[in-house]
Amino acid sequence: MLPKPPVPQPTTEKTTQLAGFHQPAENSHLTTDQGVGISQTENSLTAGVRGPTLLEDFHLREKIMRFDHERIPERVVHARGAGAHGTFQVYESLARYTTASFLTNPALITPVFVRFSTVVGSRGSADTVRDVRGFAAKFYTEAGNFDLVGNNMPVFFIQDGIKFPDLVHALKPDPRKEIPQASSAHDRFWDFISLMPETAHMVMWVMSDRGIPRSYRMMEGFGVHTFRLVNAEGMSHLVKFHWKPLLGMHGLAWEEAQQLAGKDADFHRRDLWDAIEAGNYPEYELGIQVVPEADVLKYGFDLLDPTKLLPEELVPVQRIGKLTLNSNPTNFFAETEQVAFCVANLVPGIDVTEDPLLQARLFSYLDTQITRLGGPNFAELPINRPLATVHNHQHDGFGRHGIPTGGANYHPNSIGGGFPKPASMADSFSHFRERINGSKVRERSESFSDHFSQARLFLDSLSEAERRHLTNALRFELSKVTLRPVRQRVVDEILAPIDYALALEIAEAVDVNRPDSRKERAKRSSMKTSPALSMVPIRQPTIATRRVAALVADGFQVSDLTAVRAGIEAGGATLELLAPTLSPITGDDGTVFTPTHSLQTTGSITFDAVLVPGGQPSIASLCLMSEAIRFMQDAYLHSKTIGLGRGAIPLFESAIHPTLRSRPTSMDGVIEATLPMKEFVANFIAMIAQHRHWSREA
Ligand code: HDE
Repeated sequence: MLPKPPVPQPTTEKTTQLAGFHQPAENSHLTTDQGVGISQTENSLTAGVRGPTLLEDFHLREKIMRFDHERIPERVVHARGAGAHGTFQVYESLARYTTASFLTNPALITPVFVRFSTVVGSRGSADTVRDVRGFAAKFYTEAGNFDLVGNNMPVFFIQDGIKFPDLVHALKPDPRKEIPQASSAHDRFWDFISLMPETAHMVMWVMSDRGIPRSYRMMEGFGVHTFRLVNAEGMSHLVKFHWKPLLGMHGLAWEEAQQLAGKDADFHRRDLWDAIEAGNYPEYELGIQVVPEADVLKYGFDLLDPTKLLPEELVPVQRIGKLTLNSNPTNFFAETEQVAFCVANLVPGIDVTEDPLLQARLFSYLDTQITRLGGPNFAELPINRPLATVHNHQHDGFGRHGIPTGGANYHPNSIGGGFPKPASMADSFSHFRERINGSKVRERSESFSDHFSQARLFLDSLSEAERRHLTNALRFELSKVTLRPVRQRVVDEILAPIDYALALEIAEAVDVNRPDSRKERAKRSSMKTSPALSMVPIRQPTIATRRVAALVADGFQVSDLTAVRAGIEAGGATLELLAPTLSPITGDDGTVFTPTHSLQTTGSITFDAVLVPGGQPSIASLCLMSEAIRFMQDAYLHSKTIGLGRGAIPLFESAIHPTLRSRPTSMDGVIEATLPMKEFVANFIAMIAQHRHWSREA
């Protein structure tokens, strides 16, 4: 791993070029799109106050026309997203691998725009559905735009882009009735999966806790494909890109994710926005796994196969630089919606490989914008415009923004002085000079044929709780599949070849025949587990940016709150007061507090942990409130840390059934203030840092 030099503070300034339109000046007045002043926009122009509207009302017609055309087609996949501006800075020069200046000059601060997304849902769908998350980054480098259009999972469902339309058609809602929204738990998706064994590995990832992240700020990102880094000597290395979140990785509980989809469909979008507004800038380190060209088949699989990952234990991830998201978009549509990522946006020093999924993407992203952004000039939109100067002979088309000067719009020319001239080799992109020799075929390489070993490796690398969650996710999804033969085929053709025990468990849960035990086909490699695949070891012992609720009513013990608040805030988390109503409440020492939320409008699902300060009158009132009882039950069932101040135990006991409380692990992550306060606070904080206490579920 490269040593990390001190990282300069990120700037909070957005480049003005990216910021787009500004707030109108204070003395500005209302005009038409032509700049003609408008004195009122309350009433249409009519013949008499109660008469018909006149066609001559150009202000009304323009206003309605603009409104009628406000929508553009949503993205065919990844329609729902949230974006943020930031900066990237490399720790030390990677000139030994690449000529890309943003990776070789540690003094350079490169502006970046990132868009996170779900894949399957429409633009208005919920954030917390089970799905892959997109993690797309546009680097506005001095040598042109570089887009790293990745996901939060390192592999993909299919090996060849020609299957992408089939995959997406199967995943999206039924074309007859547009049901279900933003869900893979249906017949058509699993029908496709059951017939496509190459999807086995990715299915394991989507069913894992990675499919329901706690926050965009707490998930990894991956370039998925193998790319190339090319240095000044023209020498290429194969590379896998990673994003490592500095807050660690955390998932939601499945029930919580489902509740959130109804109660706060904007959960992830809001979390990202609020964190940036609060100055809690999300940070990720860019990582690379570098492999010599000659080692493309060295690891027992083909590095060109996007359904395979390169275990970090075999080739460690070098953390090479840091991305800091430090500014929210100024306008959602102009930036987050109009941003056009493209896998073919490469800069000198970074190149693609022959991964057949990647090759199809090189075309698709450019093509899709023609429909989505209404023509070929989308690169001129402020959010897509490179910081590097653009000179070429492309011209005209819908939505041209720039006004080209001069008449020499062709090359070669003499009347324009021959400009723009071809760039020098040093300043231009050169495709890696790879020697290709082959016959035209429509065939899958034999080196892509093992679909199950890495799925097995993933499964075997999970913690007990993670495996339980994955099994439960499969039970949930397949229980929603109405066609028994499809359920049977998933068990027989996908699960049994990966892990017979898993297949058996699911077969019983979804009422299909036991699979044939000879079906297990996953090769056991010398590597039994890859610890980096589990989310557990990657957790950071921090509570930074977590949200802790304090349930209080009149007469609560103020000293409990004060002691915990100091510790929580020192750790970078927030403590928010939840009371029966929004009216002020009075603590046991007479201090008056204004609650942050009313218990009637919020629930445990939007918090990471709960504190119940003591105080007999407060606890007695909360015990009578169904919202407070429900809050405690959710916090308990979703394995969150629960801190009980002095005398607060009756609320816990009213909420949690004695049979739940009597299990050996039932009090994991539940802490009472029977200890001296200092110890209680320290232990409470340490428990929140663990994120969840999944052992309680067992
Ligand atoms: Fe995409 N994908 N994709 N994809 N993808 C799009 O581009 C496509 C794939 C990913 O926030 C579309 O502008 C094909 C893998 C992200 O704007 C479209 C194939 C990975 C985003 C498209 C793939 C991704 C997209 C839809 C198989 C992870 C959202 C709108 C050959 C490495 C970017 C658009 C954003 C978006 C095509 C497979 C990630 C249609 C044909 C693998 C993060 O062009």
